[in-house]
Amino acid sequence: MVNYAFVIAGSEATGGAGIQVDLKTFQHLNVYGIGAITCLVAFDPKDNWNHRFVPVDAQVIANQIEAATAAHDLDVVKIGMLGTPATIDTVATALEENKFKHVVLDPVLICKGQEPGAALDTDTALRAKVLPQATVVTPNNFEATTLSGLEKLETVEDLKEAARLIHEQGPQYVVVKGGMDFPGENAVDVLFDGSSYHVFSEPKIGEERVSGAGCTFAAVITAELAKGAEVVDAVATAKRVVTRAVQDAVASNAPFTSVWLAEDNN
Ligand code: PXL
Repeated sequence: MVNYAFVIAGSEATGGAGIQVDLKTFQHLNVYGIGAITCLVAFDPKDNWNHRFVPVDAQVIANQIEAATAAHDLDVVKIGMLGTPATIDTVATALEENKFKHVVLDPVLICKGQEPGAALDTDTALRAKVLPQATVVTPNNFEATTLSGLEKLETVEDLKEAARLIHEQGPQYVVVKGGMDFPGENAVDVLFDGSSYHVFSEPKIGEERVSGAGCTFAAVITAELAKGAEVVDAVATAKRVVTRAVQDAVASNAPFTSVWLAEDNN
């Protein structure tokens, strides 16, 4: 039997993040990947690798979703970078129309190099229209701070409180990722399902963020849900696979490393 997973996300042309990483992850986990592109990110190597961002026209995004969902019976979708309020409107409408069994939302507010201010209108639209439709949402430390309204996340209790406050906004499961900004030796994530908390903790690897870790984390959850896993098991698999993928990160001429899914990482 073939399992299918859909992703609606941005392209990041170096291959280190975005839909390229999502589709690689689906294939790695033996899931047939299908993707619709929301925006094109091309870092500028002549300008300190700053972001060059171009949104895809809303109608073109709707057309891609129409083609993908007409061709395949899809019940699991991952939402990655949307980037503009117009894109958020289009994707929110598509989610209402398609009634997916699972919507895994990686609430990408800004990516490295973008101005935090640019995220405010996107943040508001995402919170109002997409967050309540998510079955699983996977905010990183910055995104969880923004979405919860808490000042900072520095203890496991803070991660739990952020997860609870985000859960109140509609998603069924919230995974708050402490990440590199979380104090201490460990990369700690907290899953809240509306009644209980699960804490996942692994030693931090290196000092630098690795590109694609967040995308891979949500993509593993999506692929595992496509294969019929329970959410808590899908998150445990994601933690394990991403930890190893960060250990195996590959360098490039860009000033960051990117996750790599080795053949025996599963
Ligand atoms: O890692 C967040 C992210 C997601 N999607 C796209 C990106 C980035 C960060 O660069 O470019 C398309």
